[in-house]
Amino acid sequence: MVVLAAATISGATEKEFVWLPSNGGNGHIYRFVLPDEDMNVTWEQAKIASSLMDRFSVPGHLATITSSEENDFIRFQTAYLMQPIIPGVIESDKAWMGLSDTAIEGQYEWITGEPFVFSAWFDGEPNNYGGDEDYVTYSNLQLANGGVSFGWNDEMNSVTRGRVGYLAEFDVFVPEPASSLFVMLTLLSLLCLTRPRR
Ligand SMILES: [Ca+2]
Ligand SMILES: [Ca+2]
Ligand SMILES: [Ca+2]
Repeated sequence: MVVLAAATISGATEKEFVWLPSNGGNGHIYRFVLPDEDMNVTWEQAKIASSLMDRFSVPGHLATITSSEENDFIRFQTAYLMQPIIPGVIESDKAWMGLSDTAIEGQYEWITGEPFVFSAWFDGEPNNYGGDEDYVTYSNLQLANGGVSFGWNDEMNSVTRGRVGYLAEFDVFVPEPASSLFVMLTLLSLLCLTRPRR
């Protein structure tokens, strides 16, 4: 299972991005992975694949979307990569996030233990369809008026409609590019100053 999950990382649509503090963010790194349809991952496989990656020695986890700001940012960064399953059909490709109600039905918990206070469910969700939906994806829905909605849905561990990928999050802190440059220039100038003169 681990091998399969790791194998899906290659040859997939992938995008890595940072939610910079200057953009109202937490400094975390995110990695969006959308495999080809025949390599779809289950939630459990996506959970393992996320934890096997690390950035700055910090292991990843399936993303936790704990505010409307984080939800909007992830939508902006990844929604355009998820295409309608069939043109004209309302569902799009999907991505797993780190949210489930496996412990107690209807009681959703983030994989990191962060408080579950924000949600962005599609209308009518979560519906625990068939009595067996305990894992959460985000995706796009095409609306009758031609618009596109972005939201969450509870699904079974294995989903077969369209492409199914995941979003990993790394709880590191990436500072501002400008301040990084400032630190680098300061270090360089110190090196120049301390270098013995001939
Ligand atoms: Ca998060
Ligand atoms: Ca459920
Ligand atoms: Ca559902």
